[in-house]
Amino acid sequence: MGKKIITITGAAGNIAYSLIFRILSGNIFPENTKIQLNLLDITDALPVLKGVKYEIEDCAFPNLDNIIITDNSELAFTGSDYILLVGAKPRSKGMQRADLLLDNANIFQKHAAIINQCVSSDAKIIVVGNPANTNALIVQNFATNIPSKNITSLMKLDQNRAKSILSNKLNTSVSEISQLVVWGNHSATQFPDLNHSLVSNNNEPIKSLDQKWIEDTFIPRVQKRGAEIIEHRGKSSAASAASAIYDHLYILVNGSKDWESMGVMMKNTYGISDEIFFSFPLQILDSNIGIINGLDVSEISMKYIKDSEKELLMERDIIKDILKG
Ligand code: NAX
Repeated sequence: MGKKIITITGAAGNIAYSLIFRILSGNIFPENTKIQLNLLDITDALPVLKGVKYEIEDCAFPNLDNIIITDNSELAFTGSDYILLVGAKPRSKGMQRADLLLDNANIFQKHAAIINQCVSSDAKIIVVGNPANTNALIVQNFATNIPSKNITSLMKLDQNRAKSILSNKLNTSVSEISQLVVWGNHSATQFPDLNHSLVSNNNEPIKSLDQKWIEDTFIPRVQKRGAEIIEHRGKSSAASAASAIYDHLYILVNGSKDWESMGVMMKNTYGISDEIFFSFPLQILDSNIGIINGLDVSEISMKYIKDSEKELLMERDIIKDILKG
């Protein structure tokens, strides 16, 4: 019987409240694997975290080994197999994006420095807290004992959104759609790419789509889906984000037959900087992540992709002093 330790930061927050229960009721690991949860949040959130712990216990999950709730990062990260970096400051009213970047950069820098001291180099780190791709860059910069290939940022929510919007349009099931990937940043510059997508292994339904619908409706709707959710719910995506984190973790453990999207820092044939975390079409087999290189990318697609790279390079510029340590 195996055991896995999963650390979740921001564990008293909205996403974690769905994520924890999804992980414990899911089937990421082989049967009989026990899960230890290390739940980290700030000191002020500890009373909430205690309530979350009681609720987890009340579910009587048979695969739960132990729960640690803490505001001590070292305790939370020590020995962890999977670290889900969800905790971050939300953007407050009137706050500039650059200020949010810098505030959250400090959180990720501190967590990365501790991870570097007390986590094995085999551990996998998933960065969720925004700006996720740039926070992943900070983690990579300060957790030098963890190979870059073990650090990824969440783009699965964007990919899932793209699949569901397309499946509604084509009146088909998401399970029929494959090879739909999202390039770039987790932001409004991301590029959901239908050019290689298939429906039931056939590209005809995609080819028959009106280009105007793709450019004027599909792409902007995926790019701004987060804002659309906030407009209706009054709060940012939480359950769908948790579900996407679950999918991301599942794929890292079990691989995927489909093309996937994650923020990675890797050499590629598309002329994108390998000094930023960028979402590419990926093949993930037996926990090995590889970019699907050499795809035909049209001039129009490349413009979207380069715009997203430009945004990520600008985000990197804002935190360049922090990166120097
Ligand atoms: P919440 O504000 O509900 O929760 C954040 C939690 O993080 C809070 O409990 C807070 O106390 C905690 N926290 C703050 N500083 C911390 C620190 N230094 N150590 C540990 N915990 C700390 O936000 P929630 O809705 O859960 O979203 C979390 C993050 O995910 C946000 O940054 C959000 O923007 C980001 N998202 C990223 C997505 C992605 O696809 N990459 C999609 C969903 C989500 O928007």
